[in-house]
Amino acid sequence: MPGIVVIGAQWGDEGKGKCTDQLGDRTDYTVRYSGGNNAGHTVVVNGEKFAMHLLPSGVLNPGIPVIGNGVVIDLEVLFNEIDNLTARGVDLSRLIVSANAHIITPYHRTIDRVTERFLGKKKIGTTGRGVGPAYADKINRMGIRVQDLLNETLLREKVEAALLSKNQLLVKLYNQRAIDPTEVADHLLSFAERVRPMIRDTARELNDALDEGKVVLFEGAQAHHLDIDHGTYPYVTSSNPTAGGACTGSGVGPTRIDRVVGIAKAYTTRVGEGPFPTELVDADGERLRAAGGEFGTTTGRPRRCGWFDALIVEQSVTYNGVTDLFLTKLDILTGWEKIPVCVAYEIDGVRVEHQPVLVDEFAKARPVYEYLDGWTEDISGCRSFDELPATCQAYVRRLEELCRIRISGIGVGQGREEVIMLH
Ligand code: 2SA
Ligand code: GDP
Ligand code: MG
Repeated sequence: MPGIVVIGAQWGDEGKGKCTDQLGDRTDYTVRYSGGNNAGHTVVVNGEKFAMHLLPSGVLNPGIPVIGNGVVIDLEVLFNEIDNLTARGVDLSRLIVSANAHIITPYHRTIDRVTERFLGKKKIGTTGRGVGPAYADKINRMGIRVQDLLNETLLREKVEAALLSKNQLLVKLYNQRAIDPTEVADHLLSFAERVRPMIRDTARELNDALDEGKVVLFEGAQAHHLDIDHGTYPYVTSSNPTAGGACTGSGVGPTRIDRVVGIAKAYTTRVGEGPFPTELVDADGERLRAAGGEFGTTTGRPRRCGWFDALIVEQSVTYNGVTDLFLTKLDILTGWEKIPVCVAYEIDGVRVEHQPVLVDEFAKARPVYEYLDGWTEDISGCRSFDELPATCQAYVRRLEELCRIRISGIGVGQGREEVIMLH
């Protein structure tokens, strides 16, 4: 029975939060499976704005919110988020957290920031939340897991061991103060009693739920092109936000996934460094940023803006086995006489129809545009495809062709109800 994965098809901030929330009234569980509080997922309900960083966007729906094993958790952020949402009337008593999820400690945050500073012009443009260093420790088999909070002796030993090499690096290379392991362990242990009742074998619970015919929604964070394996490495996040990550990051097999919903903005944005062929570094880019409110949901950083790039979305559709595409923020494109869409790249004078795998080629890619007719009408009130202006319909249909996927939903505003469902 239904396992549904929602993924970002570009470089993030496509509107995954809104989509998850929308599907939420039909779901029994909503699961975060990758990333940490680098994410910023916005949902607007009756004009009230909620921004989730660590909790799944499904918390606003009656289903059970789950933080899966693939997530890295900053405990301070988790409880701040829980307290803030509870104060706003959201019931979080059903939240469950995987015993195997890893913890972002204060030293991971420090290392993230000093490394970025050290890299200077070569920085990644991380969110500075300690996500990369926490995943590095996980892969290096020196991470602290949620279940370690239940064993004080083990936790203290692990923190001490992890800081042995890190303090060398901090003091000798980065000219920082050494971090005291006792302070870190005390800080982490201060959350232990609050986390204890939430800790579960979430993989077992999700598999049982699927056996019973329940609907489980796996909410991706970041996006395909920020994936550690498939993204624009090294300008990526340190996890697998792609659809396969939903399996490894939650403990359900690929046979349990029925649908993969890709979310793509009607134009493109990116926050942080890295190649972006259709980026507009002129007044048009400013206009898109202003119209779309394109500022980081977590850090407030201005997002880089550009035209829709069909090659990057087509790759996401293909590599993730996307079954349905949701096109968001179509309303933001109102008012342009012509709307360029990237249909190919020119690399060293050669036309290329797929995103190249070699990063130096991708860095040189110049967009080949097709210019589609724009529209002037406000489309935010439209609730069916037929109500959209003809040129707007043609824009959607052309993107379907170029990305080789049917578009099943269209976002025409921030609000929960501002959507057109096609299938
Ligand atoms: P990190 O912090 O190690 O994951 O950063 C590595 C790269 O991943 C990008 N990244 C993101 N890109 C878009 N949106 C994200 N979430 C926030 C949002 C971002 C914000 O919703 O707006 O507020 O700045 C997100 N999280 C990570 C990051 O920019 C690096 O390129
Ligand atoms: P996420 O990280 O993919 O969940 O996306 P973010 O929440 O970081 O950024 C998407 C922004 O676009 C949020 O402010 C949403 O409220 C907003 N949004 C989502 N869908 C639409 C839409 O169809 N139209 C408009 N105007 N805004 C939208
Ligand atoms: Mg976001």
